[in-house]
Amino acid sequence: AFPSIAVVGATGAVGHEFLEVLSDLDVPMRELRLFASERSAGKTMHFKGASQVPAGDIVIEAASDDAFAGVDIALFSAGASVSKALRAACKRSGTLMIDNSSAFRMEPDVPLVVPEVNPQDAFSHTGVIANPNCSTIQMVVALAPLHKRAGIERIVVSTYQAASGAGAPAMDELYQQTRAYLNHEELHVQAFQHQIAFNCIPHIDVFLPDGSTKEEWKMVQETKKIMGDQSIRVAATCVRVPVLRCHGEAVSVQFKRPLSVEDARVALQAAPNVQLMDDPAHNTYPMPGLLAGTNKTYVGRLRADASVEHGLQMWVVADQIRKGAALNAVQIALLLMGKPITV
Ligand code: A2P
Ligand code: 11C
Repeated sequence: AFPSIAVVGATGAVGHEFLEVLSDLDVPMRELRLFASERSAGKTMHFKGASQVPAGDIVIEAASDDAFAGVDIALFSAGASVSKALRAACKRSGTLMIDNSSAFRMEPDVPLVVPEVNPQDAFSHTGVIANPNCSTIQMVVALAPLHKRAGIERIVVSTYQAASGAGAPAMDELYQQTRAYLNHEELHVQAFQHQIAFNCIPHIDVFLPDGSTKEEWKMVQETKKIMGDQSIRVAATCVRVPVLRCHGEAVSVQFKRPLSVEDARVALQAAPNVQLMDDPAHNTYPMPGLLAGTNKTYVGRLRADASVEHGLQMWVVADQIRKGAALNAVQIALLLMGKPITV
């Protein structure tokens, strides 16, 4: 029998995307249930439909402690505190929690899964599987096929992260500030520490005692856990840029063994759900502004880094609300159902 699937945080930016992805990938399910806070209970959201669940409006339910009876898989994106509060309720109902928040990612018995990279880890869960941070996901999808061939020694990454990583209101703020700036009006700053229109902010999530940010820390720690290799060294600088959707990442990698640009290209061409977009002669490379709503991880600007031994540089772009959040979580569900994860 097909599973009963629930989306928790259905009304949020990632929640909306869950509904799109469940339909687009035609995920087999016996029913789809939608949960959010008490504020949204009783309202409806439209589902485009899938083979087993017809198109129509679905009534939102409050995500209470006893709401999960009969739910097989719950896709959570309602923030870390909601995930923490409802973990025991899911466990009691035998509901598998696939959690998009940062609440449980580093717990030893919680697998941190990117289906293209460490699918085997998903099967050793004890009730919770964590979805990594968006900026980590797209980087490891692009790097795993190269790691397999030449072994990664060190990664230096700079991110160019879209406003929507901070939620739907942050996206609205970029629109509003841009309009206000062009009209010479005062800018209203709320979603970020500074204006985001016509600016770049080298500050995502909170600062840590060592001077890095939590977003940078996540890229370091999550990469090691997903790749199953604590020896990989990572240096990250995470920057918010005035882009609506899709994160970009400039990645410099030093390998343990030689890896030619040509061999890297062949490996990336064969990698699942990776799309090479790399033809400088025709000005072809991935760009965040043009890739919103896509499912693949795009790689371009592939070249040798002669400043270190066995070095390569590349530019990686993915839709962080899709591959970085909703899509990755849905792929984890498909993996457990024995279905293909190809997009
Ligand atoms: P609601 O719209 O009812 O507040 P985002 O990260 O885009 O801000 O979305 C947050 C999501 O988490 C929303 O769907 C929101 O629902 C949901 N949410 C917030 N608080 C709770 C809660 N206590 N229980 C369940 N869902 C919650
Ligand atoms: C951003 N990466 O772009 C963040 C959003 O740990 O899941 C997701 C934070 C997380 O702002």
